[in-house]
Amino acid sequence: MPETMSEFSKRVFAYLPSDKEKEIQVFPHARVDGDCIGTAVALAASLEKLGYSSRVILECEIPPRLSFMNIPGDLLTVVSPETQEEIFARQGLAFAVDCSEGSRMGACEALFERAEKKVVVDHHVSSAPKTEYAYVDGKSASCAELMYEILKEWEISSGKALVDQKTADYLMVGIQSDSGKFSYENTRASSFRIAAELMERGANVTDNAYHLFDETCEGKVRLHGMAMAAMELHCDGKVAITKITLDMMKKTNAPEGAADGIVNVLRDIDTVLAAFVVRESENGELRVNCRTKVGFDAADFAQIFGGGGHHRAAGFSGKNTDIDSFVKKIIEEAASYLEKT
Ligand SMILES: [Mn+2]
Repeated sequence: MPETMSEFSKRVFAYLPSDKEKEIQVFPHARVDGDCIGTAVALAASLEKLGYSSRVILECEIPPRLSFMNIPGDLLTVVSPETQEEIFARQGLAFAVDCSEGSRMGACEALFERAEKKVVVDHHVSSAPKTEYAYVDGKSASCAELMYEILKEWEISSGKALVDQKTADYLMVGIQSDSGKFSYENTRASSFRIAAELMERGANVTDNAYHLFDETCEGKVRLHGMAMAAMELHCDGKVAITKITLDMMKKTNAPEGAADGIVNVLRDIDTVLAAFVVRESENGELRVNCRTKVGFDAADFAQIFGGGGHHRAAGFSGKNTDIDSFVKKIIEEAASYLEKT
């Protein structure tokens, strides 16, 4: 019989270091997202309420797009080569969330791997934790949902209220992020049940959704406008393609990452099976993002150009060619790919 979440939570509770001077260090994955950060901070804040000293260990500062979460700075520690040993000396337990191996933690890898006591809570199918204190549920839409179940158990074990309004909000950010506002295929009935309980505890949904999915800036909107205007449709409307030049980035004053999302809009056109955004980069390379619908395998197609990815989302790049020739080449290959399939 696999261990239930309740049993696991109790086992971990008993495993927490008896020396409360030692720090419980929480490790999210590198290139943090709303789920790993929301889960990590909810855990660290709860451990503090239980009388432990706890910090979320990061390889770099929280990115500006997640600054709306207003995470108290004293719950976070950014690792540097100079401070690494001091941080390790304080470590009483290493708790990985939304990932299970040091290799996913960037610059924090060694701090986690060297830990004597390790706990893992993750929802990635490929997860391969090397500790008997691990709970992995690949069917959970977010890691935040698993953490909420754990914290509820700990509320019973400790008799303390742990999930206050702030913590409920951190967890809600995690669920909203990873379930795509409760719309991705991973969304389960239990995601809604947990979200309902978090709302009852004061979590916000509207502001989170705005900051996570809708908030934009002038440069990004102008860049999207230019890219949409430059869009071409080919193969009876089945292929949509557009380009983003360095000149466009400059003219619109668009920030890094501003091109994200354009390819999804193109793919969502009713006639389109495959959408491509071809982007110039500073080093002269051309980067292509591809999104597709059933009937056009993105990973398969990307392989033609030496790239790869998933069935519906893939990427590849081009070197030693100008952007217009590369766009032409992609259209030709897409046309022959459609003929073959
Ligand atoms: Mn996640």
